This record gives sequence, structure tokens and C-alpha cells, in this order.
Amino acid sequence: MSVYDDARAAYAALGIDTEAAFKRLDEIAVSLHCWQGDDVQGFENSAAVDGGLAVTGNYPGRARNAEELRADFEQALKLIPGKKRLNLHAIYAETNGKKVGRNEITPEHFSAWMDWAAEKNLGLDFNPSNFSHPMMDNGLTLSSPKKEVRDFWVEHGIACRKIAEAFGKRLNNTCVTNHWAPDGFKDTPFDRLAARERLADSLDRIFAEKIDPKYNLDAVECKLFGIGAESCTVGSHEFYMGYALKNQKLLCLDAGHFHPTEVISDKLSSCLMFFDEVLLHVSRGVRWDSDHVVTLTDELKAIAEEVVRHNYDKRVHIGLDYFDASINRIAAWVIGARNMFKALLIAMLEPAAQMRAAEESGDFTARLVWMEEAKSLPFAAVWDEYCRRAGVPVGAAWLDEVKAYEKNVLSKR
Ligand code: RNT
Ligand code: ZN
Repeated sequence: MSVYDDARAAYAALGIDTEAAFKRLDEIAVSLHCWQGDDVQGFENSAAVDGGLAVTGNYPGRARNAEELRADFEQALKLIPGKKRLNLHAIYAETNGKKVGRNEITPEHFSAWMDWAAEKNLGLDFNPSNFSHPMMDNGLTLSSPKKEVRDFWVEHGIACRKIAEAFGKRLNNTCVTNHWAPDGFKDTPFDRLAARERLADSLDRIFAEKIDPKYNLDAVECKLFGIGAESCTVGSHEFYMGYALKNQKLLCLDAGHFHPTEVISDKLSSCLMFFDEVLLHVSRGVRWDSDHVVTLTDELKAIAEEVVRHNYDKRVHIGLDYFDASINRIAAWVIGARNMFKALLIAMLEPAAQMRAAEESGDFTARLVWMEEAKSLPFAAVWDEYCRRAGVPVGAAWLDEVKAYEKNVLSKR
């Protein structure tokens, strides 16, 4: 008997089918964010990263161009089981050295990405890049009081939706486009409403053209505060919750965008009563930072439990969002993505029937016992088997491959 066989039998004794969990997990995609590979720099040779995004660390080997980023990503893909997608930002356009305004980018500037994604059988997701740009006006983009600033970012948003539509068509795979604007105020604004009205108006203009949801779905991402936007964020949770519901957009919930004890796992069941679909930016907030590498925390497990317990497999689009330049960037991708899949698998292996029965009969003692018992079930053996069947390294063995790649490729940059 292998370790997996033992684990499988232990789960079966509780009425849990590990093989069914494998099949279910195979169908859930996780969208990996390209920006972990190059510290959110993109290929524009633009100034330092801003808009409340702060990437710290100077680990050697950052991807400096599209070829390097794709090669690094391919290395990461080999080490992660499960269905993967790639999430791109507009700043990753390839313009052949030509300066192309963000309001002028077209699907052509992403043709190499599309060819590559088609070859690798990867779905693509997309994001307008409303940061690190001279058209940022005192931290404002879509909500700037200056019409020319708003117009520029509206044109950018429109251009991005066209690119996303092209992704969806070319790959025959729906693209999710996430619209996030860092707009906010360091100090207390007098008129919060005016800024919010301008943001809503700009969004209306971006979304004016209908795009077939088969090709592109738009999501809007809120935030409560950020670096340089401590006093007011224009696109707050209430703003986007209202906007998205009224205008039938997806709501994007980023795990690092709320107050430190506020969790998105608790928001899912409420939001999905009223939204058909939501997008997640799975991240890990630490004090004032919203973007640490995703680890197997209680909150990550709770997010996965919500998806699994309520059968949100098709209604929750899972994306990762963090950036750490202080460790090997490929390892950062692998750690976060493997943890996301692992958390989903653990959730699929919980003694759900026992917990539900205990809760329904009002036996909260038994419910607590089962919740605690779930924490020491042999899921590691099941996870290892999942990795083995997917043809990716088991346990920490993947690190050897990352180290070899670092030695042979990254260290030469
Ligand atoms: C920032 C948002 C946003 C970005 C990326 C780069 O707080 O979370 O999603 O991290 O789009
Ligand atoms: Zn995010």
C-alpha cells in the first residue's frame, strides 16, 4: 500500500472520495499574474512603479523583456499542477521599441503573447495599467478633475477591452479584464462625491461598447486605502459593489484590500447571492502591504472552503496578485499557485457531511470537533499524489529545479 492508498482509505472511511476531488480540482483554473516575474515593471521603460504599488527587494534575475518573462513563466508552469491561466497587464505590450501611448495599444501589440498562449494552451486575462505613468494626476486617473486626464485613461480602458476581446476570440477562451484604478487621496478630501461621480462617469464611457461575454468579462476592483491614498480611495468597496451590481460587471475582491481583520472569505457568500460571478485577487496582506506571496494561511483555506462548500467552481474566477522582489521570483509564483491549488484540494477533502449534519442539528460541539479533526487528516499524501499524477515535482523537490534555473539562466542576466 502506498501512502496515498492509506490516505485514500482513511478519507473513504469518512465518506470522502479523493479521486472525485482530483477530478473536481482539475477543472478549476488559477490565473497567475505575469507581474510577479518582473516587479510590475512592464516593457515601457517607464519610471518607478507608483499608484500605491510598492515592490521591495532586489533579488537578482528579474525578467527584463518578454522573452525572459515567458521563459521564466514556462519554468514556473512546469512546477505547478492543475489548470493555469496567465494574467497580463497593458504595460506588457510588445511595441518593437516604438513608443506607443497606452491609449493607442491594440491587439497587435499582444500578438506574440497570443501566439505563445495558444501554443501553451493557456487562457489569458487582462488589466488596464492605471499607474506608473506621467498622465497620473496627483494620484488620480479616471477620477481626475482634468478632462484630458480622464479622457486618456478612458481611451486606455477602451483599448484594453478590445485587446481582451481579441484574446477571447483567438484562444476561444473567455478573458476576464480587471479594471483597477489607484485613485485616492493622501489627505482628507473635501468633496468625496465629486471624485466618485467622475469615476463612475469614466467607467460608463469605458464600458459603453458591448462586448460578447463569450470573449470578455469585465471586473472592477475596489480598495479601501493604499500607500499615498491613506485618507480616501475613490473606488471603495461600496462604490464598486454598487457600480458592479447596477452595471452587471464582475466584482473583484482582493484579499489584501481590506482592513486587517476583514476577510474576503466572509464576503463571498453574500456577494454571490447577488452577483453571477466574481473575480478574486488572492493575495496576503501584511500590516500595510496588500501583496505578500500567498501562503497556506487560515484565510486562504477559508477562501477555498467557501468556493468548494457552495459549489462556486464556475462562478469564482481565481487570480493571484502579489509581488515580492526579495526572493526568487519563479519560486514566488510556484509557492503561491501551489498553495492556492492545495487549499482547494484540502477544502474538497473536508468532512463536509459531518460538519453540515452537526450544524443542522444544532450540535455545535460536534461541528467544532469535526472542524478541528479536519486539520489533521492526511491531505498531504493526497496532494503529493495529485502532483505526481500531474507530472510536477512532489514536496519541496521543485525547489531544486528553480535553483538550477537560477544558476543556469537567472544569474547570467
Ligand atoms: C493593487 C491592485 C491591483 C494590482 C495589479 C498590479 O492594489 O491589487 O490588482 O496589484 O493590478
Ligand atoms: Zn489586486
